[in-house]
Amino acid sequence: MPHDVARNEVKLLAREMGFDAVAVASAGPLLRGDAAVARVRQGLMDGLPWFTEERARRASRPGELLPGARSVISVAMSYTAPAATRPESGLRGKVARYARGEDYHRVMKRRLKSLVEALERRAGRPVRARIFVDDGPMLDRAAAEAAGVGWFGKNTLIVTPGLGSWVFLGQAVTDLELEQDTPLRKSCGSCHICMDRCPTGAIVASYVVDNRRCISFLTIENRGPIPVELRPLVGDWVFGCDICQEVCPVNRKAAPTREAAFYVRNGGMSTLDLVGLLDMSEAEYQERFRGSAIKRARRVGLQRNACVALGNLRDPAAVPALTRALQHGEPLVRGHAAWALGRIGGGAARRALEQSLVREENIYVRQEIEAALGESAVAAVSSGRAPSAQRCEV
Ligand code: B12
Repeated sequence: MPHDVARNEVKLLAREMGFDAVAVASAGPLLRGDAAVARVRQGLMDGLPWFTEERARRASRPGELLPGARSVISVAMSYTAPAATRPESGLRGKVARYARGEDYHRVMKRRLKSLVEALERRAGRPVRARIFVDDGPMLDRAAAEAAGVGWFGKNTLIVTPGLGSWVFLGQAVTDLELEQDTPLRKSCGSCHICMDRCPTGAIVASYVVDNRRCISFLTIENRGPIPVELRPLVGDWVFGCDICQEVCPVNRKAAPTREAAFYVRNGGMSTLDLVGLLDMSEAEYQERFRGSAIKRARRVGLQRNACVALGNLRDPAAVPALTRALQHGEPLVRGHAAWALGRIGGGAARRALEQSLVREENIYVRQEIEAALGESAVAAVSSGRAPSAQRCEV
């Protein structure tokens, strides 16, 4: 069958649109479909109720997502950029690199749409297409692997030649007849540093991430409490996590992005002021994170994360803000503020916990406060300070 557009032309156009890598796969079933279904069955995607077995099955069959689908144009865009140059003072939490600039969904979708329109002009006929960037039923990584955009790293991320895994992925499923590329013959070899260095042990085997342990899940998608045993391991990440990418030897040689939209936004987003976050109103939050992927965590989620990061930084300067957070409207934030005060310890933290126990009515928060008072006694003893007051019984 003749090709609608030459493959080289597709690649040239995609590069003109700002994509760093582009390759074409067939619209046939993806190689990794069964693995995705198995992950869901094994409970490894628990915590993401929308990621069902049925979704995984559909996502691995691009041909069924569009009537007459013939090809998948798979693209990647690099996002890694130098950290903010402005000195960032105060108690700060780290933001994963992918969320430091403009929201990539918007940037990439606009461009994929323009790419399809340009291809339509070249093909000289209407083109049917469905665009996916991190949304809808599509296994972005399995499609990128099939097209040869990159290879699967053991941390399950797609690693591309030259840009490492610091890339966003997107696909256009189209009814265009295009010459296809083949998967790359590359792998991580014997390296498993990403598995060894994940603080929560979330990469439970090569190519297997346990969603429930991944700091990215815990700080972004998770709407409930962060499990107590994992909180100390989250460190000072306040949104997402990059550890399994930062330690990857291939990534160390990756070139920075040429896309200005992914550079750190005005006001500095490579880290966030944790005390500022705790005190932020909904209106301020909407304003500050407009057009940023950080909005995904929601204000309450970010405030919960800020408490955990402050608890891990263990700086007594955070005690007044955490004390205010004990009066937050959301039990989730109050509970994590209590945990953080327990970790920091000291007389002021202890007094704040005791006072809040007197008025707190929410059972979950009360449990957090009681546990924190136990913790705070330990913190006081281990730092040589005596607990300031007797435990308040209610
Ligand atoms: C849900 C999701 C998450 C969840 C769950 C992660 C997970 N285990 O899937 C959470 C919130 C934790 C998450 C975190 C992150 N995510 Co995410 N996420 C997604 C999303 C929406 C779906 C992923 C998915 O389909 N999972 C299904 C499971 C079953 O996939 P899997 O466990 O990886 O299984 C595959 C492989 O293991 C492989 N496989 C299985 N067996 C074998 C055997 C061999 C030999 C080989 C080679 C491969 C292989 O095949 C399986 C099926 O594809 C995609 C976008 C999309 N629509 O695809 C983005 C996506 C994967 N995320 C992305 C990013 C950037 C991240 C973070 C880096 C963000 C951050 N800095 O905090 C972290 C990285 C964490 C990690 N190491 O995975 C990018 C990844 C880009 C890239 N270069 O690969 C994507 C593709 C979004 C995008 N369009 O750019 N994410």
